Order: sequence, then C-alpha cells, then structure tokens
Amino acid sequence: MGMFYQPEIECASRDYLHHIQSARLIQMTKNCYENVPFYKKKFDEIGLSPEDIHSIDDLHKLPFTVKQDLRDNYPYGLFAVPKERLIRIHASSGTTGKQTVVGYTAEDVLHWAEGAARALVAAGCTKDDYVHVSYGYGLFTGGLGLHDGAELLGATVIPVSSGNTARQVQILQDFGSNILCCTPSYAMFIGETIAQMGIDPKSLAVRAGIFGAEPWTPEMRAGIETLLDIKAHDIYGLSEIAGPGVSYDCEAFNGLHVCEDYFYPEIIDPETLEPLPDGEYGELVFTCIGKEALPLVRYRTRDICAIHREKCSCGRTLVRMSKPVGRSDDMLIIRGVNVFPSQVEHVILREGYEPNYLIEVSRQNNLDVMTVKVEMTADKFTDSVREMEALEKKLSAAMLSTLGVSAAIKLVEPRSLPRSEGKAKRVIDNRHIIDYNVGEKK
Ligand code: DLL
Repeated sequence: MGMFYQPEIECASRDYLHHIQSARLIQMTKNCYENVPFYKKKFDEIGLSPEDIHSIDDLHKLPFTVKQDLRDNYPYGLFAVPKERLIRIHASSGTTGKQTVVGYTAEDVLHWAEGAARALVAAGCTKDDYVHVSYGYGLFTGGLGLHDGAELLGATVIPVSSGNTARQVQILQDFGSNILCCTPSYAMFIGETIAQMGIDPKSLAVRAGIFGAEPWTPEMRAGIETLLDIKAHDIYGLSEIAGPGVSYDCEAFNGLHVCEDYFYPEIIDPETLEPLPDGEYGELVFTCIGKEALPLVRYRTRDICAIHREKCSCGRTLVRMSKPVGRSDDMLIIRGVNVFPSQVEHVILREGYEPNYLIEVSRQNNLDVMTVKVEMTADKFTDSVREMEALEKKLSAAMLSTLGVSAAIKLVEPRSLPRSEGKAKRVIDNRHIIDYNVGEKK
C-alpha cells in the first residue's frame, strides 16, 4: 500500500464521506441562497428552498450552472463572500474575449492545496523531495496549484514555470528535482530534449511526474515513462472548481480519485441532463460543496468521462473518474491553454477579415501546433509576399495576445476554403488524442 496525505479522508468509510458531503451541501445551499443573488433567483424560480436539501442525496433537486453563467456575471457576480475575504483570483479563457474569473478565500486555497498535496503524495512525493513546477504561473491555475500543494506537504518547490526547455533540463540536472509537474506534451518534449542532449535519464533524480491540464493517451504515458525513466501520474482540475488536484492518479493507475469531500462529482447525459449510472460515459458535473468564495452548484464541466466506485487496490475509498475522453463542447486545448473557435473568430473579425477560416491542429515533436487559415479580403489583397507576411504576422500577434497561445496564420485566396452547406467545419484536429463519441464505453 502506498502513502496518503490525508488517509482519514482518502480512505474514509463511505458512511463518513456521505455524512460530511451532506453537511457541506446543506451549508453550501444556504450560503448560495443568502449570498449569491443569481442562485437565489434560480432557486426561487424552481420553488426550491435551502430547507429542501437534507442530504447529498437531494443534490438532483438543485439546478445546473454553466460557463455562460460565469460570463454573464463577469467578473465577480457569482462570488458568495465580500471582497475582503478573497485572497486569490485566477482566470481561464472564455468563448469570447472575456475570461472566466474565479476567486478563493484562504480556506478555499487550503482545500485546493490539500487536493494537490494528495496528488503529490499519491505519486510518491515526500517532504524531502524537490518538486519542479513547469506549469505556467499566473492566472492559469497549474503553476500556483502544484506550488501550494508541494509547500503544504513540506516539500521544496522549484518554481521554474514553463518555457526555455534547455534551462528546464539544466535545472533538473543541477537542482536534483525529484518530481516533475507540467503538461504531458511538455513532459514528452523535455524527455526528447534530454535524449537529444545525450543525457541518460537514469542519471537524473526525477522519479515521478504529475501531468495534466490536457488529455493524453496511455501511449503517451508509456512514451514519457520511457523517455524520462519515471512514473507518469495524471492530475485533473479546472479553474472553475479548483485548479489541479480535483482528482489524481494513485499507484494503481486505475482512474483518478476525486477529492469528493470538496468537489462532488456526478455524470449526466449531456442531452437529457439526467444522471447516468456508474461506469457509463457522460458529462462530468461538479458541486463545490466545501467552497466559500465561488460555490458553484452542479457545474457542467463539458468533460466526458465515467465514474467508478469499486474499491481501489491502493486503499483509497474516494470515487474514481476515468481519464476525460472528450468534450461536449468545441473547446480545444492547445499546449495546455483552452481555446474556443469562437475566440479565434472574434480576433479575425476584429482585425477586419471575414469569418472564413479553418483551424488546423497537429502535433509536431509532441507539441501542439495550431495553424489558422484565413481568407484574404478584397481590400487587403496584395501580390507582394512581404506585405502578405506582414499581415500574417500582425494577425498572429493579435491571436497570441487574445488566446494566450501562439497560432501560425496562413492567409489564403478569397473563396478558397471549403464552404459548408450545414454547420461550418471550423476545426481539423489531426492529433487524434481524444474521442468525441459521447456515451461510448472505452
Ligand atoms: O487545466 C487545471 C489544471 C492545471 C489541471 C494543471 C491539471 C494540471 P483549466 O485551464 O480551467 O484548468 O482547464 C480545464 O482542462 O475541463 C479539461 O477539459 C482539461 N483537463 C484538465 N486536466 C486534464 C486531464 C486546468 N488530466 C480543462 N486530462 C478541463 C484531460 C484535462 N483533460
């Protein structure tokens, strides 16, 4: 049996979990009703009073929340605490220019950090280890999430942040990093760089990695484990609920244990919105039963996965979710950054082009590459290669500043992109990492 950060919760009896989940849901419903006008209105509309919630089994009585609700109440409209109680703001991309803004009280950051610490310990991290964090620091939750988790555990954080791969490798070598935290695609890239530099991965002190923020396949896991000679653990999270650490892999690699003492999961059919039985694939929904600042009720993540409740050989009793196999919306994840086609369209229109475009995504050297083909407009048309390149560069810079991730722009002749007779096909994803077939068992 492995190690646990909080065995009293991670290995708790189901009865005990049910008890704390129920108490927290009751408290949360009250908090939402009294402090978030959006929820008061929603509950009133369906005739629901906080007194109708007696246990976690009443969860289905509550209404759903979607990303649009966060956008409509941008930036702080769904917060349930006064400003003075907040200690942190994070954000992630929305479908238009606006970000989804999330806030945390000190308690919220602590519970999130506990989730990240559980993930680290499940990957074999101890307080004597050096934790190398190559997730981006900033509004994105990856960097600070693992950072706080490692500090809470008493390990030593090396807050490298992302980028400059040669420097990452040097730090791995010189600082003796034991646990590597980054996106799986970046782990592959670091692994390849190590090979190219002629470094034997066995000469490094790294034992395990905590990789997430984007979908990755079992094949990729095998590739990373070989290239870096480590154990590759998955970690899942989303800013709206908490960052990394909402769920995590244990040594059984048998699905990700959900921190359901704070983030209660359900699987629903994305069409009918009805709950689905365990083991069936559908949309993952979370209720932040223990969160003070942003207590989202039945938040639809759009991630497609299944939940399993059989006992895990690691000893944890927390339910397990499968790796997300797809999404029920059109969000793309490019090098860990969430990108909606509508954001790309927004930039194209703002820069004076027509909405005739095609987004192509591929994997080169294990890194995602996004190319956006955009049709020239009559007024911008030019024969000069130099002028074309200048236009492409300008549009590319506009994409980078809005999306937070680079996109190569290819201006093409007017009316050269395929027209559709129905729904326009805007995205060609050649990575084939995730399977969009909702409801299919994998
Ligand atoms: O990606 C938080 C995070 C940071 C998780 C670092 C893990 C590690 P967002 O930017 O809000 O938050 O993106 C959340 O990313 O709804 C999933 O679609 C996807 N995602 C996150 N982790 C995984 C994973 C962070 N392990 C969205 N596997 C989620 C597959 C993942 N998809």
